[in-house]
Amino acid sequence: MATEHTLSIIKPDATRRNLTGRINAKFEAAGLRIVAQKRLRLTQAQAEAFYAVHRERPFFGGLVSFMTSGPVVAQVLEGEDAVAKNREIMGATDPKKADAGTIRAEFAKDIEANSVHGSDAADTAAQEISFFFAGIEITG
Ligand code: IDP
Ligand code: MG
Repeated sequence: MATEHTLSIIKPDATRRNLTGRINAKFEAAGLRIVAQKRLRLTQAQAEAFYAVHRERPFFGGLVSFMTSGPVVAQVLEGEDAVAKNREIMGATDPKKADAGTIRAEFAKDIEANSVHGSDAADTAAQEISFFFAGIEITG
């Protein structure tokens, strides 16, 4: 299995509750390395662009207003099979369905305010990483 990169976002519900360190500890304990990281506040246009794939979904407006409601921490995670491994560490979108020990089971408030984003495939990971980071900002 190859070393991969994936894009993670610690969402506003988690930054608000000061959970950045506890979430990062889960990535590191599972063997993922945080190779780039920055805290920022998304504008409405940026959040709409990032989640453009969901623009026809009924939850799109709520998702954009949630994602702009406070700071996020965008990060690049590196490791063996990082895209799938991060999805495992995150748990299911709906925290009620997330396995015990996952970030969403432990920290998420509900299906919208679910604490973390993670890319869902290698191609979307590459696109999402370049949305937030220049190559020069990523150090292995
Ligand atoms: P994922 O984050 O697990 O990949 P997606 O289906 O890609 O889940 O949805 C993107 C984000 O949109 C979710 O993480 C969550 O914040 C929000 N979302 C997804 N489904 C719903 C819903 O049914 N109601 C409200 N928000 C939702
Ligand atoms: Mg998704």
